[in-house]
Amino acid sequence: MKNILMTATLLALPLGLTACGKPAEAPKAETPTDPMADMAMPAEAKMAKGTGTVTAIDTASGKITLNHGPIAELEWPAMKMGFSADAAAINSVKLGERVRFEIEWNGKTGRITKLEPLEPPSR
Ligand SMILES: [Cu+2]
Repeated sequence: MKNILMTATLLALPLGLTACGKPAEAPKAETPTDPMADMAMPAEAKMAKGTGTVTAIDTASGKITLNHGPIAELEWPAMKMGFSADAAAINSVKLGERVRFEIEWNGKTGRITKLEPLEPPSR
């Protein structure tokens, strides 16, 4: 009985310390909106291209979500993420379709500059 209580206490202790440690690290990211940030690092848009699958389309807000493969230009691994895109680009593809795309990445967000189905349309 005593042993069980001791074990429970020992197990609980590290968990408690971990929980306390997290808030203490918070101040690191205290200034997310530093006005100097944009000046120090002018937004130089990078162009990149890749392929992926359309996982979500939001025509109203001009967004498209792609499950894309690795993108060498940006040193990105494969991931799922959203991009802004104009209506013409969004309307040129379908949900679940494999696509080829080009984006302009400003360091924070990506904008689709070219989007087309990977496979030619069947006829
Ligand atoms: Cu990505």
